[in-house]
Amino acid sequence: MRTQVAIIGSGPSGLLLGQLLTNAGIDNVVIDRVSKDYILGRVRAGVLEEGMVGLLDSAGAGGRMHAEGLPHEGVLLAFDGQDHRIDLLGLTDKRVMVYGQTEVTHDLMDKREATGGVTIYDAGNVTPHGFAGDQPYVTYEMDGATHRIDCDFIAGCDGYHGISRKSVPESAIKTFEKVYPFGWLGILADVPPVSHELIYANHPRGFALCSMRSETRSRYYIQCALDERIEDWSDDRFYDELRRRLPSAHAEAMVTGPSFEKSIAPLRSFVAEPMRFGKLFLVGDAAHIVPPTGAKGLNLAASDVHYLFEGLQEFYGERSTAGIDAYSPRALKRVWKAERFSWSMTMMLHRFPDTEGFGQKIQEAELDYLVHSTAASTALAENYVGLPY
Ligand code: FAS
Ligand code: PHB
Repeated sequence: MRTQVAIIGSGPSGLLLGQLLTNAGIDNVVIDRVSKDYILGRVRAGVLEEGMVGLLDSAGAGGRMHAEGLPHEGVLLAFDGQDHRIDLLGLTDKRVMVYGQTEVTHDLMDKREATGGVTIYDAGNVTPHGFAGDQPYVTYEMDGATHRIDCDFIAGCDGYHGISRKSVPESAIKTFEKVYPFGWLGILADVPPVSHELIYANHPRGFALCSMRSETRSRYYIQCALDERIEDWSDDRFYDELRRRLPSAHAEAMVTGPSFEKSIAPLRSFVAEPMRFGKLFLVGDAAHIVPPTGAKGLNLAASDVHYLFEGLQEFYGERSTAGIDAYSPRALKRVWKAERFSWSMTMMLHRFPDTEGFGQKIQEAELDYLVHSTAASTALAENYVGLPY
């Protein structure tokens, strides 16, 4: 088989890039090691920046998002028993869209099928080859045979644990990492959200986040120790702990109900530099990870896709390599600003086991300054709604 762009990974990065390329008449194939249902069974992000919304519209996959998504104009910070609203729209003239990553992925899969895109699921031992030269190709195993896809470029959209970044010689890549000493225990439940806007709570017992997927489906998280086990957390125990971390008005108003998803996610900051190796480009989580406190993970994947798509469109349209040559430095500038924001939100809102009295007082002063300074609130708001591409 031959294509112009071979895309490893059928998550949001790979599907969004694939659809933009297809719409521009650039041939591409998406390969994933798991099934479509497995991908759709993963519960992840929930907040989309306007840039991501625009890209889904450009891909022709934004219809259901506009019909079912929830545009949000503000977000709440809760500490010392009180809520403090950050007026995103008033401070930035922008909103965010609350719409689950699972739905984004579903919409992109449907669009790809409707436009005849080739996607190979359950592919074994997917491996990128020859990307340092002029004849890159990808191999994979299926039905007892090894298959080969010759291409012009390979987009490594295969996430943090994928093969693409691991296929780059160690001498050619530099990584930066910070692992946080806690995780997020999250549940999904078909109960009305406790608040119509997201609540990020800083409490002596730990961080909590009240989010949602719709007006009837809630997504709740609490900070937990890394050695916590899901089987030790009944729904009742989870809700009791969540309510203890929220202002009393929210705790008393919370509607609880059986969870149908419960998981613990570790938190890390990670960046691999550069994001391009000859004919191989790293995109999204394959190149970087942020703690979800800033709701940036999925949105950074979108801006990577934007930069790479522009570069590939320029290459195939004008035979210019300027765009693809600029991909890595251009993407990394935005990546590092999102890494900074996600790190700062995580440091400000979580309780750290080793925080001495001084560290705690600094955190309290930062929160107090933030909610009483228009300049500080604006800085948070413009990062939360998404910095320009
Ligand atoms: P993905 O990881 O989504 O997709 C990669 C795809 O590549 C997968 O389908 C995988 O099967 C495939 N793949 C991997 N290795 C392969 C191989 N060797 N061969 C072929 N295919 C391969 N972000 C937020 O903004 N908010 C959140 O709350 C949030 N929560 C998260 C919770 C968890 C547990 C995780 C892991 C991430 C979370 N994220 C969150 C970040 C997440 O949303 C990512 O940013 C987003 O999935 C990035 O999309 P992709 O880059 O497409 O990577
Ligand atoms: C979510 O709804 O899953 C979500 C929302 C905001 C975040 C992280 C996760 O910062």
